[in-house]
Amino acid sequence: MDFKSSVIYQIYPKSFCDSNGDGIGDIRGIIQKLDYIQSLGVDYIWSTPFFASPLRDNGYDVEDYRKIHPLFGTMEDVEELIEKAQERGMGLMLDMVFNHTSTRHEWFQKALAGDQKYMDYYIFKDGEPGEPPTNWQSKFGGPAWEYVPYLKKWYLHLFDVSQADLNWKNPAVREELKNVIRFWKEKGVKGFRFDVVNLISKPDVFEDDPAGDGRRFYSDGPQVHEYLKELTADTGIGDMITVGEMSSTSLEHCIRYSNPAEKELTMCFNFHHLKVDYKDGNKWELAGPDYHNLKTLFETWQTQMEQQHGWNALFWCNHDQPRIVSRLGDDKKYWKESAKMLATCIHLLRGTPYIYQGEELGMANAGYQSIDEYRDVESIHYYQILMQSGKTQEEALEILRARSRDNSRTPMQWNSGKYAGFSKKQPWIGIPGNYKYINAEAQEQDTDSILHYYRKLVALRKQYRVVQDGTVEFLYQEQAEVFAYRRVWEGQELLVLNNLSGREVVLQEAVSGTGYQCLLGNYRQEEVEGLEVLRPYESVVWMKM
Ligand code: TEU
Ligand code: CA
Repeated sequence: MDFKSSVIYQIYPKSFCDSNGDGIGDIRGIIQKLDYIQSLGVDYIWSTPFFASPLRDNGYDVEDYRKIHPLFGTMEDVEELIEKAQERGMGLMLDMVFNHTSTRHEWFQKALAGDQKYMDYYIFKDGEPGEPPTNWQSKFGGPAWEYVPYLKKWYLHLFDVSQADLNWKNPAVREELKNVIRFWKEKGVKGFRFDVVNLISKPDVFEDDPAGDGRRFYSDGPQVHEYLKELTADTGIGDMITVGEMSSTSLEHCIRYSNPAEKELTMCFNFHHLKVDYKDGNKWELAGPDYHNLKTLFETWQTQMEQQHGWNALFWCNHDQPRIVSRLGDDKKYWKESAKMLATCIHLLRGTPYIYQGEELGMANAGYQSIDEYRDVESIHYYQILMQSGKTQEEALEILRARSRDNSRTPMQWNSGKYAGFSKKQPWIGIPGNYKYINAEAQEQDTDSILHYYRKLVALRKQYRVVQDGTVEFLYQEQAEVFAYRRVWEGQELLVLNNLSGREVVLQEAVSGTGYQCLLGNYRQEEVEGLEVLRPYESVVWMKM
């Protein structure tokens, strides 16, 4: 495993490829597309959950960690996927949702039946109806506690009411989860992504949050590092690729999670850079992007991680985020330029880049016009909350069009044929009309496409040690829209200049092209004497050796 030279491709199976024509993507669909994935040059495939589940949260509500949901396929299909990916030099990473289980999980069902052993697997608190133990709020909206009248107890759910939080204080719970890892390791899985893993350690005392939703008490909680060290050591995954999804985390904690000396995880996802277009930190209030904040965040995380030996996961997109080209780019006039520019920004930084299915095609937000088109539990819940807070239907829909998780869950656009080549049947979620021109087949033909550009970026990481190991220095501090950095490793120097904005930008200090070779660009691909102006969303990648 070499995490420094690796690139990871993320798949949301429900929306990737439907092999049996029921309108839902499945594991055999992934197998069919392995050559395509390999053609990107990636090393690992991370699939979001396909385990047995009532699918209230599309599989993040796990009912059995060792069974495959029949909609997605069978255990034999997964084994074949592991094998065929391996034949193509790619490892499969699975998504371990260990902060909570579905309330349909056998453990929770036994707890509900009053079995003390299993009640201790979860976080139950005695109480009266109408008086939850704390005022904490669920991340999907509404209270984080649910009352079970006949037990006279409340249980904690930081997410949907059907996702009950596990009690990691209980060593029996930790053993159960280690066995899940061992099970998948034996099947030949090569890495793991751990869902909201910095939320697993809850405080000793549960108290009201006077000024927030409670996250201050359980994010990066008291025993989280201890638990991760134990999990990694006891399952022997220390030399596999592991990534923790960290919710409302801090740089200090992420350095500890990812510093190899700590033996916790290979790297972390954090979301600070994906909140620069939230108004006062609120996802459900629209605001334009704050480029200054964006640049400062990247600079701080990159330089601190480098100095203190942490490792970043580099990403713009996943199954919870709106599409980056619609969000920070321009999905109309400068669609191609801005998609390439955004990719350039992160792929040449210090860390491990992730490509989320369709990102490599510049897939855009869903553009749904009616609430009936949404499928996501969070979107549907927040639509109601927004309407109750006094927004009009049109205002609420406008917010969902920008912020809904369904923006990233539309079917993968394979070709311009019926249902975008995703399925033979009406898919479970609507396809944006732009699949006629945004699709894999069209971009395969066009050597100037976003798809080909991503392949080049991935290849650069493999080709040059400076991309893997170089130091990072951010440039043009005063110019917020210029996302530029220099990377140095032994005799190699890489210069990356990006214009985040849709306007021409005059560089405060011109760059001389002398001695530089042009490696890549979304406007010019040839050597120039110097550079004073960046065109709208322009990217320039230069190298000196
Ligand atoms: O997401 C964790 C999380 O807190 C956010 O990504 C959240 O979905 C959203 O941003 C809230 O506004 C992880 C999974 O990636 C997500 O799909 C699951 O729904 C969630 O955990 C619960 O398992
Ligand atoms: Ca199917």
